[in-house]
Amino acid sequence: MNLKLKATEIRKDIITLIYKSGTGHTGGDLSVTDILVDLYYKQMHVGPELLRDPNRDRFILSKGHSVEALYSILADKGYFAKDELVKTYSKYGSRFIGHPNNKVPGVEMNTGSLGHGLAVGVGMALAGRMDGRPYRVYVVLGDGEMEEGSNWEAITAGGHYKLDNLTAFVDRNRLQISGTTEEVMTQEKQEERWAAFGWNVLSIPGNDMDAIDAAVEKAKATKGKPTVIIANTTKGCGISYIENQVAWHHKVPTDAEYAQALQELQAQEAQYEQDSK
Ligand SMILES: Cc1ncc(C[n+]2csc(CCOP(=O)(O)OP(=O)(O)O)c2C)c(N)n1
Repeated sequence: MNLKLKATEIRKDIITLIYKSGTGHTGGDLSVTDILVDLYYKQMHVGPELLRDPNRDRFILSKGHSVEALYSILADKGYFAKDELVKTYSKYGSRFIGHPNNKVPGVEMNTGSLGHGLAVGVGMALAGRMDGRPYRVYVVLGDGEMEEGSNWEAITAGGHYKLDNLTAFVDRNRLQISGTTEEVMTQEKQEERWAAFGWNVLSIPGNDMDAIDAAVEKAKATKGKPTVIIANTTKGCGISYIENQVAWHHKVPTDAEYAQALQELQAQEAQYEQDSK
């Protein structure tokens, strides 16, 4: 599969979902899309037919506000109908509330309150080892989310138990809800911090599909330590007027903005199709 093309298709689904439902965390969805596409379409042993398979890989979107990206992928993979998602997302009575909810097939953990996903991921990884299961656990965190102290307890435990079946991503887009991460609470030395807690640390361009995939392969081959992939991303990646704009943390496109977004993404698709010939 052409993963770059798939990521562009998913970005179209995300912006359409947000436009039609009138709500969404646009910037954070677009920054994390490439990571999710590599995991769901290449790396993870998951799928709607494996929902009850005890050996399925486990995925936790700890930065749960990026749910529009996760749900667009789960719909595309056939966990549920895209039509139901688009028509009911964030509406009263819908199972598709504005953050991941484990009543939705494919969602392993309710998230949205930041700072809880990694601790649960550590528990899942430890349980997998104790049960002799081959599954791997992937947790995606935001860089603003790293301000939550609970993450550092989970990082301590992950290092202590040498959980080499656990991989964390930090979506390092340098923006959070109200400004840059550096203005709100400094995030410099992210790499050194994780390393000090006994983690294998990889730092990559986080919207580069080949770099993401190579990093996941390295994480799988690393023994005796969990791995964190610091993914240096662009918030809003793929749509010019959303990129690096703090105001687009939670914002809905106008009719004209939506049309422009589709135009830009279609141009990228045409380019990827051309490149693959
Ligand atoms: C415990 C908690 N506090 C506050 C919020 C509100 N909130 C939602 S998203 C967000 C910013 C998160 O920033 P970051 O983790 O960098 O996410 P990204 O920029 O990638 O979207 C905040 C503060 C929350 N969801 N949970």
